[in-house]
Amino acid sequence: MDDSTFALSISVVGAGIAGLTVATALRRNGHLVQIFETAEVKTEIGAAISVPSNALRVLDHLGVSRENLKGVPYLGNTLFDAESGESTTLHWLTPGANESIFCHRSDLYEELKRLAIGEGEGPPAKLRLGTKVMACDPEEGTIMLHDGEVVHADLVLGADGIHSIIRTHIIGRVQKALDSGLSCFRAVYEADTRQDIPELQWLTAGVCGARSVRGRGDSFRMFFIYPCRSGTLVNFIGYYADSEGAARAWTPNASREDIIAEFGDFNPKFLRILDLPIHNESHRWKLRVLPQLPTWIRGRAALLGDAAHATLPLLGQGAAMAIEEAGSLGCLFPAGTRREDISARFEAYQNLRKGRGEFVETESLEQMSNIQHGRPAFFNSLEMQSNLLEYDAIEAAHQCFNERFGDKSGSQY
Ligand SMILES: Cc1cc2nc3c(=O)[nH]c(=O)nc-3n(C[C@H](O)[C@H](O)[C@H](O)COP(=O)(O)OP(=O)(O)OC[C@H]3O[C@@H](n4cnc5c(N)ncnc54)[C@H](O)[C@@H]3O)c2cc1C
Ligand SMILES: *[C@@H]1O[C@H](CO)[C@@H](O)[C@H](O)[C@H]1NC(C)=O
Ligand SMILES: *[C@@H]1O[C@H](CO)[C@@H](O)[C@H](O)[C@H]1NC(C)=O
Ligand SMILES: CC(=O)N[C@H]1CO[C@H](CO)[C@@H](O)[C@@H]1O
Repeated sequence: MDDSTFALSISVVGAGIAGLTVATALRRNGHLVQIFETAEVKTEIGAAISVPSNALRVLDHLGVSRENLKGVPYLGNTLFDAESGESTTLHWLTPGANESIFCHRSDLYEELKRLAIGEGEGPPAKLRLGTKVMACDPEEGTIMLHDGEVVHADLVLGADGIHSIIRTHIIGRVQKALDSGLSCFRAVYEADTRQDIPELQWLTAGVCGARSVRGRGDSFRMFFIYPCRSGTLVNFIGYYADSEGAARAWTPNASREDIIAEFGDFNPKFLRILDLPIHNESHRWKLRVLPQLPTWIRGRAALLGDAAHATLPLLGQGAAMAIEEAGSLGCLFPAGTRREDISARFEAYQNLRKGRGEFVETESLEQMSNIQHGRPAFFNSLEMQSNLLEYDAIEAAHQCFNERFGDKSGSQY
């Protein structure tokens, strides 16, 4: 067989940001990708996301259309004291960081879906909605679907999120994500009337970027606000320490009163944001954190995204890590990869990526106490910004590939 045209069959479990990105990276190499997704109609939740420069670098490599993302530049953060209203503006400390943007999740999602299953390089991935995966045999490369169908493939990629079933089969036991003690409200508001409310001047004046409003007191409370969809929408997150414990999951349709109940002592000018017309229903969201795993790989199966490292969103790097991991897998499984290469490629993947994913996991937790105790946090740290935002995951994976496999296979990418 001509090595360079041999294609692997690949089952991707989960059609979130991780699943669609890895499907894109692998179809471009000519592999035959099927994506299995529980939801009948899969959309991202109606909220926004920051796409930091390190993630955007990978998306560019995968052919993303910037226009379709409708991104807003993310050039820094203005921090406010919730009581006094005093502010400090922090610009990025590292030049590449200025490439970061904010997107509505559904804009990012639709673009990734187009790249995964639309026309383009390599065979389009096949998206099977309404198809829940019930079990996996990592050594055999099989998954079992809800209707009993067994699908065999050369690779199984677990991109099935925080409650991953593939994770259970890779590590050999159930590892639940744990209560972080933090919850948040998430809402998206229409931006067009924002200029008409003089008290909301803090939202638009100054740096094009994020606004953090930090509450005083012992328990962690913070608004994190930024524009998206070409500036027509405003994304709101209100973090608060939640004493209600693990009992609560996420709840739809949180009301203005629910939000006021947690943040009522904030300066009224900050609360005026809740008076903007709501674009979509708001949610209350319990934040959970996954303990570090003994391994991300076993046999023909591997994990990526939240399935491997769900954490607090305080660095805005969760989806970015999923995107980096997807890009890396694309580099490590070029066209012509043979079945007998799989285990060495997965070893390389784990070697390259697990430490970085776990770094983000741990540092995201650290952020909470740093912010709360007034210690330098992400926005003050050149080292963290360089490490996270200047990283080139594609370059790193190419280098890893060359060092380990370059000479033997002579593969090109
Ligand atoms: C409030 C908040 C703000 C955030 N902000 C940012 C940010 O600014 N920047 C950033 O980079 N990250 C951010 N994150 C993190 C980011 O949202 C997640 O890391 C990312 O969405 C994870 O994507 P995923 O594809 O790994 O998982 P998911 O999005 O959870 O996707 C998993 C998919 O798998 C499917 N699935 C699950 N089980 C099965 C099964 N058995 N069979 C078939 N399908 C299955 C699910 O239905 C789902 O569609 C934030 C998170 C939160 C909560
Ligand atoms: C980022 O961009 C802003 C304005 O566009 C500029 O003032 C700033 O110097 C840039 N930051 C870095 C680190 O290059
Ligand atoms: C959301 O809440 C509003 C009022 O609080 C109610 O009118 C509306 O029906 C609710 N929507 C959903 C989907 O529950
Ligand atoms: C209240 C509201 O606008 N709900 C919409 C939120 O967004 C979803 C799709 O993302 C719509 O289906 C809802 O109608």
